[in-house]
Amino acid sequence: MIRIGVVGIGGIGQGHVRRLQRAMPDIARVTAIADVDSKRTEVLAREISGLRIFSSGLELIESQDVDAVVVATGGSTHAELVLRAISLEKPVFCEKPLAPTVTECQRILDAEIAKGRRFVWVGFNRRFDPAYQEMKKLLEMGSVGNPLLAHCAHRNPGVPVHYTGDMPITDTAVHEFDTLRWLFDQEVTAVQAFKPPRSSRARPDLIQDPLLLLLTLSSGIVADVEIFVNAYGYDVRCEVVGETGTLVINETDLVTIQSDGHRIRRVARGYEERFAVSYDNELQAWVRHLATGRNSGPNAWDGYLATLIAEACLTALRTGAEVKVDVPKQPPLYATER
Ligand code: ISE
Repeated sequence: MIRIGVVGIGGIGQGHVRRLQRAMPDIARVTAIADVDSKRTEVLAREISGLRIFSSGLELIESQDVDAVVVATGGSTHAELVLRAISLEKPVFCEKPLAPTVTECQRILDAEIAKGRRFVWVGFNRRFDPAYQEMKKLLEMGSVGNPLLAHCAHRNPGVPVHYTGDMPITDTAVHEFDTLRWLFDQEVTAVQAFKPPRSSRARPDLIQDPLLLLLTLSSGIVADVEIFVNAYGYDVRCEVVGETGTLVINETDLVTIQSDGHRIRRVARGYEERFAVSYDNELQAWVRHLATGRNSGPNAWDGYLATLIAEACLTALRTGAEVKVDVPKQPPLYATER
């Protein structure tokens, strides 16, 4: 039985504990949780018997009773926790972003390269969403001819108090950065950033909301990415434009209400509702990977590249100039399926 410890019992962390308990209970279970807020851990301890409670994530990771770790804390704490797991050679599922700065991500890459093994799986869940998986399959089948453009919108109904500063790019847009790399199997080579009028609902401490990014990929594909974190609901859209047609993800499978001469489609309330299946799928895939060592998912190199693109976008936003993304040579450790 693989004993999993989860650090960070906020929204996504709580969800991951519950998902992991039902994912593959004969292979792995959550046996320990940690959060600085004891009220959060107490809620789960009442719900799931036998959980060992820690107030420190590092202590949980160091425990002899924990074999694998989930890091679901805020991005600024990821690097320290992930590095500790690597030093103890414990597999770690790290929620995105791997870390909010390239420097921190590089430290994680260096640690894995020094060990000669990959321990990190990054929570880019869109790769496990059925709609995005179908979009990738149709692209690979050439269903719309050569892809030319992509239009993405990533809208949140609002953000929590700890969501500040440049997180629209380093915490939210990283989903699109990884998704576009994964969909097209290409790298982002240049970025531009634009500031539409600022929403009156955006807190003053946010760098910009909404914002528009323009990404160029290796083949010349141009993708526009709208990030709007104080919008009408949780609405994530992606349209790929090919030579012969387009592939569109823009509606969740929520029921349409038709009455009194109106047709009303509800919008998802949040990421848990829109991407619930993808979280189940990615955590099951991670557990299977823990059990077999095969089919690893988004790794530290993917996490590093998403943050590299994010930092280029921050420079573009600050300078108003197009910024080239100098992608370093991929370290051999990340070149093959391991
Ligand atoms: C959050 O961490 C997520 O991953 C959601 O998918 C994203 O929409 C939200 O903006 C992030 O803060």
